[in-house]
Amino acid sequence: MRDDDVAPNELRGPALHDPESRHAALLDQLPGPTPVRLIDREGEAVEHDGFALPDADTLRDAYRRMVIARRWEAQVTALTRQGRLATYPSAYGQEAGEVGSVLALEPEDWMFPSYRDSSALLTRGVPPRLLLSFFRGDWHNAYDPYERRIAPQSTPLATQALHAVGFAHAERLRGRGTVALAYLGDGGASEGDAHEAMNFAAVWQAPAIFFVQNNQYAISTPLQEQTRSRSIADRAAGLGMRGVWVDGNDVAAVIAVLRDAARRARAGEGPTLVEARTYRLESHTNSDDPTRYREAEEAAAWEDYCPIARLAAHLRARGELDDAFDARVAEEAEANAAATREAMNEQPEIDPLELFEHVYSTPRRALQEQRAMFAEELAAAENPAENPAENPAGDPAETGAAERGAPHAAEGARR
Ligand SMILES: Cc1ncc(C[n+]2csc(CCOP(=O)(O)OP(=O)(O)O)c2C)c(N)n1
Ligand SMILES: [Mg+2]
Repeated sequence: MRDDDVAPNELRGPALHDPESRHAALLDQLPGPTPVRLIDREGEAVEHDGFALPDADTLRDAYRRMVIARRWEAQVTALTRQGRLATYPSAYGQEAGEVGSVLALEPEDWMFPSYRDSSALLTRGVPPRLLLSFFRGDWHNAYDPYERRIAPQSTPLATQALHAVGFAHAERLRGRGTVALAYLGDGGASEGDAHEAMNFAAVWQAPAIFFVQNNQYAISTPLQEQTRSRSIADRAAGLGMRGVWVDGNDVAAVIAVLRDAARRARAGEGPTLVEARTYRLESHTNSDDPTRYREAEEAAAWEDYCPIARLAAHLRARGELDDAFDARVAEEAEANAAATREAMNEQPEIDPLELFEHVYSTPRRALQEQRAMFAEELAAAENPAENPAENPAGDPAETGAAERGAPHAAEGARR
């Protein structure tokens, strides 16, 4: 087709300039017929066009960090059951994505994680005490985002993708070589925010990576109720960017694919959407009961795809992992779990009035009023005897409590 075969008003979009080469580029942006895999389930190295196995030191480091992450996930879930944490979304079984993504980035790159990516934060060095403060109910982000270049963990789905794109674009305008990696789930990838973020990343050629850990479920909604497409990564081509799918339980492949995406982003070749196929072995959070929406056999079948066992088999066969190394790693994982327990056994000191801090840079009347009301409730809760509503001798008509219904202060005092 020549350009003059097309009506002038159809020539406006960039896609119609040189449509044949654009068509070839489109095919190039589509993920291949199978997900990228560099180590199979038995631990054998396998070839995949365009991606090389990371070196032995990187793989040993990945193994060590995955073992630490798995022990951590089990420990935090146990602490949640003991009531030490309000909630925790476990990434047990997703260690290849959590660890591989961090190892693929340079220290100057930024991470924009979701609530499920605590193991990734741990891998980048956030201390357990600060990391878990959020899941204990502290409304402020306890770790300093600038220190390790990690944005706060996002609970509203996919909002972090928008932040990552804006950030990546700004860094590029400043002439810096920073890459921003947004962590998403399969469910989060269905959000309008995810589509908007990806579209603008492609339009601006922002140095961003969208790392979708497709763990097959968005709480109780299975993947087939989210999409009819073969792969979430197929969407990338429709937006004019590269899409790659990868075996999300093969840490070697995750590292290779994300390093390649980061290299391209840094070189000005634009964003990449990477879908990592994995499985959420545990419940969504401690308040979820997966037996109500999936068979136990399904999760059991995924145990065979364990990312740690696979890498261990590979490294052992190559003589890169022996019992002594394994014992050292297990010891380190235990020490980290013990430090986490210790940190969570301390009572946090949180001033409830902090809730009103850092909301606006200039005080707002409505918020000031709420703050004063809350301060009064707290004071009343501390000294119930001074509160007439709580004083049985007090006349309700006189205190006005009868008209007000359940008085705030009394409610607060009872909690
Ligand atoms: C905007 C928004 N809508 C709904 C929710 C409630 N919600 C929390 S987690 C979740 C499922 C997300 O699934 P997925 O993106 O696959 O991530 P996963 O939990 O599997 O890691 C939903 C719907 C939310 N947090 N934010
Ligand atoms: Mg999911």
